[in-house]
Amino acid sequence: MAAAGGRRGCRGRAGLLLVGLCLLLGCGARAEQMDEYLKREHSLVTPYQGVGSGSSSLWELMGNAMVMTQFIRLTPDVQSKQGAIWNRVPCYLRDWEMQVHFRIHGQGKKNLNGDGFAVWYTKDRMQPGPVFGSKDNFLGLGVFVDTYPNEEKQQEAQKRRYSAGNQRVFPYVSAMVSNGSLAYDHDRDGRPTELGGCTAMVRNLNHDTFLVIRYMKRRLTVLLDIDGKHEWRDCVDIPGVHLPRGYYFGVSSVTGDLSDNHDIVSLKLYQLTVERTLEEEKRDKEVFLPVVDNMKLPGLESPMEPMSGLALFLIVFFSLVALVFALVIGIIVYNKWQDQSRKHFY
Ligand SMILES: [Ca+2]
Repeated sequence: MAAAGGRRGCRGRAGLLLVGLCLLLGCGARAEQMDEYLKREHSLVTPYQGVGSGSSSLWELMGNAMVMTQFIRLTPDVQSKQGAIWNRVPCYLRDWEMQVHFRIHGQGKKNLNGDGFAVWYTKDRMQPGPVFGSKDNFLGLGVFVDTYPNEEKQQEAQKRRYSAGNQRVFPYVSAMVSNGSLAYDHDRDGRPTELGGCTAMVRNLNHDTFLVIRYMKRRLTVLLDIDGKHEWRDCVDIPGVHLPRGYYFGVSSVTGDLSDNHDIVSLKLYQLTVERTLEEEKRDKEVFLPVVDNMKLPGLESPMEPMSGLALFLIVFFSLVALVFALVIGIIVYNKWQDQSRKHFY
């Protein structure tokens, strides 16, 4: 609680600074009013009284997830486990912020651990599957804290490597929005469908680690506080994200050949109250399917590696050979046809 209070204080100071700056610059009209309220029905805090299978419980456990005194253990540091916890109450808020206080720790050495966990805001709940223990082709938002570089390990085995600009260093946090048609590519750590992401050294730390998903005025931001400095660091920032209301919050995790303890200390959902202009009201109208404006998924478009000079040369060379071949055949056929039509004429 104290850490969270401190961190909220940090943001409060930044907000004051912003307002001050705005007053100085004469942009008072644009200084945004933002109030926030903790919504108990979508939050999960010690002593986890609302967790259980009864119909009055707010949160439901799945798989190997277990309630401990200080945290919810989604998976233990044991192979082939899968656990989740899902909110029973659909969220009808327009603007919200989910604060996730988590811990990932285990015996495995670096890159000999896995697989991480996912935070969900989706239409379906309590559906086991291959995406960090939850179903694929989901409708909604998934934020993944991926601790094992599947793609990189495969590339290493094939002695290939991304260029420095495209290399992702793990653990890696990324966000994905799907309308049910997109699948998460586990072997490529979700690269083809990633909206944005960042490296996050979140494992085996002695200080508290937090992740925030903020959804405000159709802007999706993911912020991290993982360095023990009580400071938020930007990770993902995507405008034009349209998520329907009435979806469910959940957290899920999975272990495979490699494992870790994946613990959730708390989930705190804040309602954000923001003022909208008429134009913004129009833009932010209700949607019934998740959609992202101008969605460019770099992983779907660009090839794995840029074409090498040799490959380009070979393609041009063989294209020319084929062209010459086609010309020669054409000339032969034409001559034959002319001979025949001459014979026919005489
Ligand atoms: Ca992975």
